[in-house]
Amino acid sequence: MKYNNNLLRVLAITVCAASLISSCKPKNAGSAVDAGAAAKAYVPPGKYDQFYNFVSGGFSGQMSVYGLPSGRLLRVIPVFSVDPEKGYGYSEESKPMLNTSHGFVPWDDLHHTELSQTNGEIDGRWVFGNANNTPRVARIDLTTFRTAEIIELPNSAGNHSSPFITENTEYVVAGTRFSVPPDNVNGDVPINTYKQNFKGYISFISVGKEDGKMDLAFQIECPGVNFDLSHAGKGKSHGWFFFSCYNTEQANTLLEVNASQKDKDFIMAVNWKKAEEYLKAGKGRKVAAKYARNRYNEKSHTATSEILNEVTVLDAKELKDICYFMPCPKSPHGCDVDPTGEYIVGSGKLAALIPVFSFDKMQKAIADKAFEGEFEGIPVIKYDAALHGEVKKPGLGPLHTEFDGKGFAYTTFFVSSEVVKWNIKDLAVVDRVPTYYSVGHLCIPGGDTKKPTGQYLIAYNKITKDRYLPTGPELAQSAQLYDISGEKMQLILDFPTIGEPHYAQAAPADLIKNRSVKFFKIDENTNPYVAKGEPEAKVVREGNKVHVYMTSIRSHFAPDNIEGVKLGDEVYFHVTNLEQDWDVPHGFAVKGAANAELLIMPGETQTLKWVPNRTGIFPMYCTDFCSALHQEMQGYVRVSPAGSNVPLTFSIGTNKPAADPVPAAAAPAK
Ligand code: RUQ
Ligand code: CUA
Repeated sequence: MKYNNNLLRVLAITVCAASLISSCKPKNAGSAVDAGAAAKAYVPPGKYDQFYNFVSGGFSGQMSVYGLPSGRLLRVIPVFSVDPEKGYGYSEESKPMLNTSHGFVPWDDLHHTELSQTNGEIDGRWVFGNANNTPRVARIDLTTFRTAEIIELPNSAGNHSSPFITENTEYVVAGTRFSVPPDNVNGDVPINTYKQNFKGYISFISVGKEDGKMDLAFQIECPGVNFDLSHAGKGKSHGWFFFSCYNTEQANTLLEVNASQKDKDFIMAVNWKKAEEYLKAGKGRKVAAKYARNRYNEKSHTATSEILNEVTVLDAKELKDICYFMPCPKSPHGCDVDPTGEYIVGSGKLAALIPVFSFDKMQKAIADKAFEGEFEGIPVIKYDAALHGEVKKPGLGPLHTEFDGKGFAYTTFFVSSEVVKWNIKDLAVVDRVPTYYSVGHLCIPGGDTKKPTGQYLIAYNKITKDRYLPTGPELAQSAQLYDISGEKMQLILDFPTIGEPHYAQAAPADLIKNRSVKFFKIDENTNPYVAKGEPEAKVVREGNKVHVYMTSIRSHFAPDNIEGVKLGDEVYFHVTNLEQDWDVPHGFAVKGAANAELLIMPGETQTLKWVPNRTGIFPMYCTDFCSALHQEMQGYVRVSPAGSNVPLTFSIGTNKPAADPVPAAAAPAK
């Protein structure tokens, strides 16, 4: 009997959830952009864009960079996924970047981008990204647009509430989506012991003021729930962090039903300044953990990976005044803080309203102990005690909110496919525009900082059905650009994105473009296999390892004829690009290599490993069209049988065609 009732309830909820999850098409779907509006996104050929837009690549594991307002794709930065275009994850130098405690991991799922800040404003130094699957945080250096560092997070799984940042980049913070048994206990427990055994960890990664280097400063152990998103406090709320939590039901199966039971889940407020005090007072406990930290050195052009073994953990249950829960309807996703730091917006995916909390009221509620009880040992503040108010009937399926710095908030609605503009003070809805379709995140340049620019808004859509020419079963996701400088939002441009865009941020181009590195100085190259000029080019045998110290310059490699390689050898082509000029990369590829090409920037050395599996002549060539004689930029490697006595030789320009007849390659090689 009980079973039947439950089944009916499950079915009813499933049906209702299914209708919520599939999106509705806006009524005025086909509406086009008129020429006047489109002109606003027009950047004439040869002119620069006003903003760099850093867009997460979702399941591509990469981050793409667009110019705004044109929507031009400027670059794809490989972060958590190998990228054959750039040799990232394929060259010997870059492979350690993708090392983890699980070994080499060639892929991940990057959801959120976050630009570094100084005084609560974007400073244009670094952009951070999260790996969702094998929990990691990456730092990308915006002088080179390359991944400079990746740190793994222990005690975590599904690093979704990440990487959000404090107003002086003191910390990059990461909350685990999946709670799991911590790494230092036996995790071999029944899955349905979630309530007893599963914990949620919040990681605080410190960032070096000058060099940006990341360290796992501490973690806070919290009750087992799903942490979804977060944002730091700012201004008056600097020192606090806010996390949306769902699955406070602590379900371990069929979450679409079982984690949608309660009317309210939580936003967790974390007093990280207090946590720092406890840390100083020695209240943290050191626990064993195993996690990788990988750094790329721009002088040696080489990454190194180290495995770290310990992390300091603070217990939120014991240290009562670092974490507080605020009830938040219903399965909150986005958790966003307005530019003043006073208002905290929780977007409940299944809620018919948007709650806006007041930091001042929350502080008062804590001081007055206006609690409605505890959840797993953490005080729960009374909903009304911390609430500033609710935005009524805003739309269906709210996900994320950003701010324009003029007193308005903009929230995306996945189910009703729209962006809704509302007044932060009186909570009145003042405008709404359709998106095409099912918008997830949005970005206003500076929209989560103290100083939003308030000129453009970009919506990142999950579904583009009928917006682009069909390309088979899979269609590109899209970004849509709106002018929000006036009272009404106006759509001015659509552009496709790479992978699924989740969060994105944008920075004024002026903060970044003048600091962009144009090439690496060859004199400063400390790669152990560098050849700083053609006279240093050589081939050296060490047992079965053959090291080719090779140079490239328009339009030849040195050496370009190599003989004496034998089956069973491992050949390492260490290619140094000798150019000292902007925009002159050379590439390198050799036939049969089970590897990607190399793309070597001026002044840089990169290494391709090749293990030939047959005898013969193997051409190699430059893969990047570098000069009028690019097609001449080639060479040959001769591979002989294992026992052969062909001596190891290398040359360029001297080994001309023989004048006398030479033995033809008559007999098939063994
Ligand atoms: S998510 S579409 Cu940030 Cu991964 Cu909200
Ligand atoms: Cu070098 Cu083409």
